[in-house]
Amino acid sequence: KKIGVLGMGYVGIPAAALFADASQFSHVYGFQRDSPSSGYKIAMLNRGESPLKGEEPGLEDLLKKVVGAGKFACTPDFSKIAGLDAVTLSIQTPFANKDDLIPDFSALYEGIRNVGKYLRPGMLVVLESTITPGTTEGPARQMLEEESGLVAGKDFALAHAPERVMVGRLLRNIREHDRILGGIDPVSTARATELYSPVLTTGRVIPMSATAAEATKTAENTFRDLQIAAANELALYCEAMGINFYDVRTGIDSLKGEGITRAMLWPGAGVGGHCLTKDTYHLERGVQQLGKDQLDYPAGEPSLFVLARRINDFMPRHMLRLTREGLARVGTPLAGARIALLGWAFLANSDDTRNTPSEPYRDELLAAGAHVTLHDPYVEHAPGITLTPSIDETIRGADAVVVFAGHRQYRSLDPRQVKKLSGKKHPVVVDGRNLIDPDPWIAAGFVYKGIGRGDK
Ligand code: SAJ
Repeated sequence: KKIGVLGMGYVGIPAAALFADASQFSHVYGFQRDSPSSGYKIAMLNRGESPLKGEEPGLEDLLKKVVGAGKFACTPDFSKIAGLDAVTLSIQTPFANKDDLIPDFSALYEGIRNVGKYLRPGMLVVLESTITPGTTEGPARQMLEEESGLVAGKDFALAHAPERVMVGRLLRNIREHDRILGGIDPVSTARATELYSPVLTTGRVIPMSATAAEATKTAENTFRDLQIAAANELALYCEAMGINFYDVRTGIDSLKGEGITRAMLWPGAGVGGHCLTKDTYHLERGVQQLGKDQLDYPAGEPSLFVLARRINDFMPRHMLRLTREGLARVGTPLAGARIALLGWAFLANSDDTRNTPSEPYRDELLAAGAHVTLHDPYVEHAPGITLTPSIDETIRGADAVVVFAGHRQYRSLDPRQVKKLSGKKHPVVVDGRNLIDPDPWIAAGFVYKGIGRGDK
């Protein structure tokens, strides 16, 4: 069997390499548009080199192996789709911009039309991209049928196989994660199972309908976002009530002893990344498009999930309030204050900055007339600000030091050293990730503020 993978990104490349390494498949094409921005990937991949940034254990060895064995090749020639048994599409579906919550499906739809143009009877088409529930059965099916003149389910199989891979462990996740496979009909689900089983080691296949598969993927992240929002809201309550959120969380967790589980997550300076910040809106659009007026819901109430998004997006504003309050305690207005911002990545110990909550916080500081210095051990560039390579230089002369990313390096900051660098009698420290123990900092003369720390 011969396979094609459209979209040579952090999902498509490891998937293509694993398909190529399986004995069940004789050849795999990686399809990549020869566009100015991404055409360079074609030559790299055909040399067995990975164009992905960051370490991916085992990926380059695997690419060199399958390229060397002549089992994998990357090409911009979409007509080669015509001779294949199956094609998968892992093309990104970003949101055009943060405000209008309409995803940009243009790249994915272009890929689907390219497949439709060269679709032949008997082929299987699998969508791996994160898509709004209803997309596979709806627009994708229609475009494939329009372009090919074939009938989905009758002439070709069609399924959705959402990916749940984490950068840094792509190959392992594809092999080991259970794989949801949602066909437009049982035959399509069976065909998708045939395609993915050879690359799964401990991962099991979880069959369901295409729309259920789309809903599962978006709901998984929506639910996680909701859990984080619950922790954020409770933390805000604890601050207002003058109590320590982390004591309450420990108390809730202690229920586990009674065989009760409470999966309380962690409050923080905000939620970033490209999954949790958008999958809720995919799910909401799915309900709107498919649910039409079927949805029974408390009249006039906003969706709990969208409210969760709003609470998580509020946290950088709360960090600004904590900063302002801390500075007010020492009579320093925010305007003109020097703020050392620690962390630009959206995730602890990561270089990923997509939708980082540090950005809205930084923007509000500048709008308030504060002076910002930025440090992040994993990030080289940030829009509109130059990172200061040395943490000491970042902190030097600061009125407030604000921890935004949970990078492990920040756990070992020495309050006396930081105070000396700040040169202030009572500098402010704001902990957005519950990273530091307040007492040594307060003992060193800091004004301490922390998410959920109503007791300090
Ligand atoms: N965050 C909190 N509190 C928490 C957990 C996370 O504030 O308790 C914040 C993080 O600081 C970050 C954001 O939420 O800003 C997202 O964190 P994340 O751990 O969810 O990391 P992501 O965005 O990379 O999520 C991915 C997702 N994986 C895929 O979509 C394939 C998600 O489904 C996984 O649950 C998550 O990784 C994971 O568990 O690592």
